[in-house]
Amino acid sequence: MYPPPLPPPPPRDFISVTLSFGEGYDNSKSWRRRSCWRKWKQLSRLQRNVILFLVAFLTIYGLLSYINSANRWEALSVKLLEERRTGPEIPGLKPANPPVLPVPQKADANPAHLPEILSQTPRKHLRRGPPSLQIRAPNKDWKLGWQGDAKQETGEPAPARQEENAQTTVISWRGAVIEPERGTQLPSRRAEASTKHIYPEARTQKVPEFEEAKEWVSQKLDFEKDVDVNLFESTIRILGSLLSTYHLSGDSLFLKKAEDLGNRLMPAFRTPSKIPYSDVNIGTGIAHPPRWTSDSTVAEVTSIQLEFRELSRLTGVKKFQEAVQEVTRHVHSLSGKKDGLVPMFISTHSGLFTHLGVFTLGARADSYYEYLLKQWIQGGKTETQLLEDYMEAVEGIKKHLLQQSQPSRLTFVGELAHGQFSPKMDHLVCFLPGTLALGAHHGLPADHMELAKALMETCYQMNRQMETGLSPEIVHFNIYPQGRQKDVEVKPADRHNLLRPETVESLFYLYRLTGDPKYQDWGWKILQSFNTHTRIPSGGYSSISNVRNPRKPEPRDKMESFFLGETLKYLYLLFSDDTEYLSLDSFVFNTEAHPLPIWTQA
Ligand code: DMJ
Repeated sequence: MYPPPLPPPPPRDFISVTLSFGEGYDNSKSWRRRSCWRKWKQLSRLQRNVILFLVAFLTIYGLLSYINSANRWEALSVKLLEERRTGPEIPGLKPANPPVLPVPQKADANPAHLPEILSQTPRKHLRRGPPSLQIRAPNKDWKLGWQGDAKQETGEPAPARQEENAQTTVISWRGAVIEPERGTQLPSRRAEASTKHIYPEARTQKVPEFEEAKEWVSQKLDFEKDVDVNLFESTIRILGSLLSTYHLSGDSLFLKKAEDLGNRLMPAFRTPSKIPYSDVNIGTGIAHPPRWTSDSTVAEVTSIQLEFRELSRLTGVKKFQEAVQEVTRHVHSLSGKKDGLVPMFISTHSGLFTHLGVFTLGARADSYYEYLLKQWIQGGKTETQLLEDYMEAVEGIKKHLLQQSQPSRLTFVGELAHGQFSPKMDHLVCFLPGTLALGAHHGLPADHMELAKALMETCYQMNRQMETGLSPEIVHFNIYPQGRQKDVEVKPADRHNLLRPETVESLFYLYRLTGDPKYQDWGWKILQSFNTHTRIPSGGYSSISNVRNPRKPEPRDKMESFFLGETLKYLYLLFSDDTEYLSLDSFVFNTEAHPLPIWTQA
């Protein structure tokens, strides 16, 4: 028996049959190209899009990996070279070298020689709105302790820089006459000893919450971690708070932790230009820029100075201060500014500004201006270059960025891009009224205070004119006197509120320095709005996505640490009538609201 005949095999050349359209196969290059093209055309749109996406993704990924590994390799080589030269850094408290900066002393409480200040003295008044808070300075006697202690510090040799500074007696800047502090003195011992009498009561009182937090810092806060951190954020939030807590508690635990962290952040400064990278691994010591650029943000590299300078002053280790002062010096001399206004980016390779021609007081530039003034105050008003840069910038703001909205004529700070004015203002800019008021308090022209008041009103309106009573992240002002337009417009993408502090921060300064109770009332309204729209019943607060919809503000389940560190702290201070509590003549608040002492006023 023969098996039945097999069915004929299925045709295998169906692709060429179905795609041939009558053209002959000749295996030539042009035929193969045409054939591939036809196969491509045969694919569905989705298939083609997926393939295109994959090709684009792999190309970009390959390019980025290449750039990233080149950067890391460069950073590693610089670190190795550096270590070969100087030996590795040893974390931990260093022996007390002669401190490089003056010991903090109670600032001159008598502002008689600063005429502008007199008009800023808070008035006594009956407070409306907010409830009474029992906030008092830990012990009024602390001032004596500080001054008495400072007297023991006299007679020490001052380093050259301090001597230079002491020569300057009067700084005059377009009508402002500012008498700097004189006779900067150096401590003969470590700063820990020199500050031990600042807050005698606070240092002996045992507050359970503080003891618990201290225990956590002592046992759990460990920086020996293989993790990338942002230099700026770690400095203003963690280093700033450790230094501040050291001053307020007198416990050296916090200074030791601060120095450990400071040492771990230092590799960020090992760049060709000495402009620090944005990120550093605090475990491996390898620093790098963000993945997409070798640039750093101008506000970030110029807003770490208060903290690093203070760390040097306290430990006597100069490298912290030297690293950040080098950045200040460098940025001071750079071209690309416009009447004191700075661009937003700076190259860590060349040290030059990049993305020239765009100027804002908002994100990426904001705290550059804040730290010019605050460093000048921190150093006892002796570093004239900082003051000059600040004063020039305020003039630049007035000339290029200041306009009034319609119809209510709110004064606001816009942006400039290649000569084109944009009426866009970030909520971040609302730090400015407070900074201007602080400058006026420290002797700068009275019109700074007038501008501060006008901008404060605007920032308040950015909150009040929203349906939730809370400001969006960004607003656009109407500048055309037409129709029934409102002053403040908000784009859908900008409707979120991240619980930011800037408005209430400025309200604190304005209230402290003018005594006008309306600022407390405004702050109280904002606090009520936070409570109504951002408070979570089970505990805590949350950023929201839509400040225009009180029925559905869309909580994001995220509370930034600056809500506790800044927003609530400034509200707390705003509602206190004790102007001696963390006095603005004795302390300067870093950009994360951590108070650091003003060094000296003789
Ligand atoms: C804070 O972390 C700092 O004030 C920083 O300078 C910019 N603003 C945020 C909070 O909004």
